[in-house]
Order: sequence, then structure tokens, then C-alpha cells
Amino acid sequence: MKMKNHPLVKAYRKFVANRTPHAIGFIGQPDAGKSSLINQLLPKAKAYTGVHTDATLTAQSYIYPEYGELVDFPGVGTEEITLAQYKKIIKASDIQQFYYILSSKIRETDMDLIKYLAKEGKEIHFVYNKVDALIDVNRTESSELLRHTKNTELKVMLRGVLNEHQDYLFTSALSGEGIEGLSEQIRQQMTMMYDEYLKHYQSEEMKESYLNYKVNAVFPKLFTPALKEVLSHQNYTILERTIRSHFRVEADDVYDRFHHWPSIEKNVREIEEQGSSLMKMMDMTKMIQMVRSAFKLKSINPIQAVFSSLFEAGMAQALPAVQGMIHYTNDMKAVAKYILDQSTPLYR
Ligand SMILES: Nc1nc2c(ncn2[C@@H]2O[C@H](COP(=O)(O)OP(=O)(O)OP(=O)(O)O)[C@@H](O)[C@H]2O)c(=O)[nH]1
Ligand SMILES: [Mg+2]
Repeated sequence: MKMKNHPLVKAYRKFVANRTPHAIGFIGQPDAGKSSLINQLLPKAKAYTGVHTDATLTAQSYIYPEYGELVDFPGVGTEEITLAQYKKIIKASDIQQFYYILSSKIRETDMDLIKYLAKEGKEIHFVYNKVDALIDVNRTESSELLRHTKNTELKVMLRGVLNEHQDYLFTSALSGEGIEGLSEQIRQQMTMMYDEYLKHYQSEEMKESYLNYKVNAVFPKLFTPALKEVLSHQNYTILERTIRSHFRVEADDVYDRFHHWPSIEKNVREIEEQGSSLMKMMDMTKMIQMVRSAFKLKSINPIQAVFSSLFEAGMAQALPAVQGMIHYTNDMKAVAKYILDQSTPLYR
């Protein structure tokens, strides 16, 4: 079985990753070196840096080697982006963990944004970059004392904003100072996110929620205006192909497990042989409820339209076929589940 790069598995990985924290944001003062730091951490990233301020104007994602991504945000407090717009970008990104990068005094706009991040429950780490330039021109104060002064400023400004006190991580994208420590801290954060992804990947709830989402999404592909036509010609292979390609499964995927490959025609025959088909005895309201729950639909409107047209066309006898189709859909869901159970969560 080729489970590793199976399209269903790939789609499921993406589904799980989208529901698991997988990004770290680099945010902070304009020109502080956010993009330069990302370039240092991910040599392949080539984040756009500039001698002019405001080099980065929209949030940009860069792939982190094993899992996740680093997201480069624009500078905070520039003319290009208002604070309100900035908050929207943060909200839309859904990122939980941030590095706030500074290279000079904490300004009022910084405080506004930091308070916003704190209020939204985001995790924030503070980085003081360009530490190579943090020197006393008179050479009277030691580098240690200057850093201590910066940490004191941070402490005073954040009092009452963040629960826990924290010191700066001092870095220089120019000299490389502090990059290793930052890199290691990020690696640990990413590892924790990846662990969570693995747990989610294996969980029955996540699989069920993905497969239900798939079931839900196949409905409009089956219940089309052409359905009448297809059913009256008993052209079930078209429907089977639609369902299989929707779930991205083929008999080859699971030949060693499912010896009797399902077919709608077989299902229909069985239902008709049972004589008193459940379907035939059902009125339209019950039918609609059944199809609704089989396809996990929230609204009955889409089904109502299709069924009214089936009944109007005197197609009530085609209802076993509808039931056969539902069975087949559930069979393919089971095949898809089997593939996911066998698959590896390996992300990259
Ligand atoms: N001396 C020194 N210069 C740096 C350092 N990091 C970045 N720079 C320079 O600072 C300038 C701005 O760097 P960027 O990485 O573009 O800064 P940014 O925070 O991404 O800027 P925006 O996206 O415009 O907000 C560039 O000229 C960098 O070469 C550093 O650690 N030390
Ligand atoms: Mg930038």
C-alpha cells in the first residue's frame, strides 16, 4: 500500500495541521530586524529585508524544516498600517505564539500592541535585536549594564500587563550573537506543536471530524439536477466514481483488507430483495431526515429540493438506489478510515 503520499493522507495532514498550532509570529518595531532574524534562523527563507524602513508590508510565512512556519509581520506603528488593521492581521493569522522584536526604546504603539496580544491570551517573548549597536558612545557603561537597563525598562513597562516577568533575549542578526539561543527556543516550541499535531493526527475524534466533513461535502456532488437521469438509467458507476474520487480512495489502496469491494448495484439488489424496503415505506419527511443525518447536513433545504423533484418525476421507485448510494458512501468512508489508520503522520 502506498500510504505515505496517498492524496487522502496528504489532505488529512493539512486538515489536522490547520487545527493545530503550527506558527510562530515575528512582530515588533519597524526596522528592528524581524526579517533579518528569520533569515538567520532559516537560511533558505530569504525574507525581504531593507535599508529603508517598512520593508515588510504584509505577513509572510516561511516554512520551518520539520513542521510549522515562522511568520514575518510588518513593523508596528508605521504610516502604512493602522493599529486597527494590524490587530485584524493578527486575529486572522490565528497565531498563538509571538516574538516581539525591538531595537530601541519601547514606544506607545508597542505598548498598545503588546496589551492587545496579552488581552488575546497570546504567548509573547521579547527580543532585543541589534545588540551589536547597543554601545555607549562614551564607553563609560559596560554592555552588561546597558542590557540590565533595557531589562529594567521592559520590566517597568510590562508591569501589570503580563503576569510573568521576563527578560530580553539579546540578539544580533549582524554578528550572530544570541541566534543560537533563539533558534533552540524556537526549536523546542515547534517540537511541542508537532507533538500536539501527532496527538491530534492519531485521535479518533479528529479522524471522525475529517471524515464527517468529507461525507458532508460529497452531498452536493451526488444530489445534482442530473441525479434523476442517472438513477433512471441505473448508471451507478458514475456515482461510484464520484464518491471514490471524492474520498480519494481506490480498490487498490485496500485490496488486502476489503475482499468484497462494495458496489451500489449490489446494495440496491440487496435492498430490493429484502422486499419490504424500508425506503418504500417511508414518507418524504422521514426520507429527508434519513438522508440529512446520513450526509451530516445541517439544513434540510438542499435535500428537500432534490427529493421533491424526484417524487414529481415519479421516481419514488428509485429510492432504493438512493439508499444504496448512502451505503456506498459509508463504505468509502470506512475505506478512507482504514487508510488513515494505516498512515503515517510524518509531516515533511
Ligand atoms: N547593526 C545591525 N543591523 C541589523 C541587525 N538586524 C538587522 N539589521 C539591519 O536593519 C535593517 C532592517 O532589517 P529588517 O530585517 O528589514 O528589519 P524588519 O524589522 O524586518 O523591518 P520591517 O519589515 O520594515 O519592519 C537592515 O538594514 C538590516 O541589515 C542587527 O542585528 N544589527
Ligand atoms: Mg521585515
